[in-house]
Amino acid sequence: MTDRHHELGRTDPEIAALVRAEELLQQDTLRLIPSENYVSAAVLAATGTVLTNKYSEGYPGRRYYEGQQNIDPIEIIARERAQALFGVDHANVQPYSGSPANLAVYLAFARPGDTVLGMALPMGGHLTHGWGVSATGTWFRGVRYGVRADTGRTDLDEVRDLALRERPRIIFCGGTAVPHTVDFAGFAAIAREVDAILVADVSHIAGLIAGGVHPSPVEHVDVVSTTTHKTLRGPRGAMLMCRAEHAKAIDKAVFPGLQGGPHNNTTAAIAVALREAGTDDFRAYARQVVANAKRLGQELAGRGFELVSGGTDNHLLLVDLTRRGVAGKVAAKALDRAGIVVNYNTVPFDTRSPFDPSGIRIGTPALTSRGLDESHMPLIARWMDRIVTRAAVGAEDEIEVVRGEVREFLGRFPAPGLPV
Ligand code: DSN
Repeated sequence: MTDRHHELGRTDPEIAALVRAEELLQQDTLRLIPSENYVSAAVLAATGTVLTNKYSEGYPGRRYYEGQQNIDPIEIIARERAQALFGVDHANVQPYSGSPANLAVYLAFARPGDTVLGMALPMGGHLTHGWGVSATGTWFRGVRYGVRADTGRTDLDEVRDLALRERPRIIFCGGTAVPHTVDFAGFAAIAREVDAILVADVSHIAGLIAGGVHPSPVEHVDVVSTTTHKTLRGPRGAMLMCRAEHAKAIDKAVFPGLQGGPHNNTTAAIAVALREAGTDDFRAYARQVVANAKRLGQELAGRGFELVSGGTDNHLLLVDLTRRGVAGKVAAKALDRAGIVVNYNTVPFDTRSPFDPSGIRIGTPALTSRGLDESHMPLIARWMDRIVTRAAVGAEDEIEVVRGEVREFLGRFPAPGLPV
């Protein structure tokens, strides 16, 4: 037990016990949620520092508070590492997370009532790409593209037709359940034609881009928006990156437009994560994430699971369970009890509700951080098959058996950042 664990236990045993329980859960479950990961012990250490004690409204050299002798260099280092890693002119590392980052983009480039074109949420987009229940779909006029029923992929001809008809001020590409490569150049040609600001939301794939296994949007788009805690394996936070011409507008929108003081402990942890992401080890990690996802997809398909768009080019798989005769939520809950954590998810053209959809979404970033490789994917597919097959007939007999096997197996793969 670390000193900090000890101190937490002394002050607040109730919260300490729940944190400890979460550590155990993260150690002995197979975490397949594609937006989750394990940060390194170094990132975790930076997150839990005295930097959380500071207020630093403004930007390095232009703060509204004194006492920034150490904070300014930390933020400058974080910015410079992001610029170098992604090859951008400018990076703002202050957004609290992905949704505020995207909202800052609206504030920078649009006015309420302007039109935004983004991927529909049930097709794989994100709430903040103009979906109705989000502020971005309430204060702005959201129009949506989707994917083709026959390919599961976005049809850029359809996007172009929509853009020409609706004349959006902002176009978002990227999403949260997109298992294939985004054609940034294709989107850029459309955005140029209608004079729209093009934003690539690469939250899910930022680590794959940094690791060189997904094309970069940088030369094609106006703004790159990303969270820092998914494949990038940093703390919960976000960044906005852009060409020099947009730097002022982006910075002004984040602060003072939308936020107050940056979370300096997060900024430091982002800097650490960006340093880690520039290493050969990280590039090998990114390659392995994709190799694992492809292999897991093949194994699942071989067991009769239907993969939206036929497979994956990246870290995630969207699985339509309709033909397996079980709803996504039922399957996800059974898998969770067996120690395999996924999220239920709509599939394109889902006939069921978003609260009880037809699919599940799975991904390989977290398990790859523990050192699992392709050779382990058949076992995972076999476990999933056993649980889903039994869940389809309302049987629970395999759950405890698989739970034990998962726990025993993962004992050989300590998770980064967790106490052994
Ligand atoms: N909640 C994130 C995800 O799971 O993809 C997106 O914001």
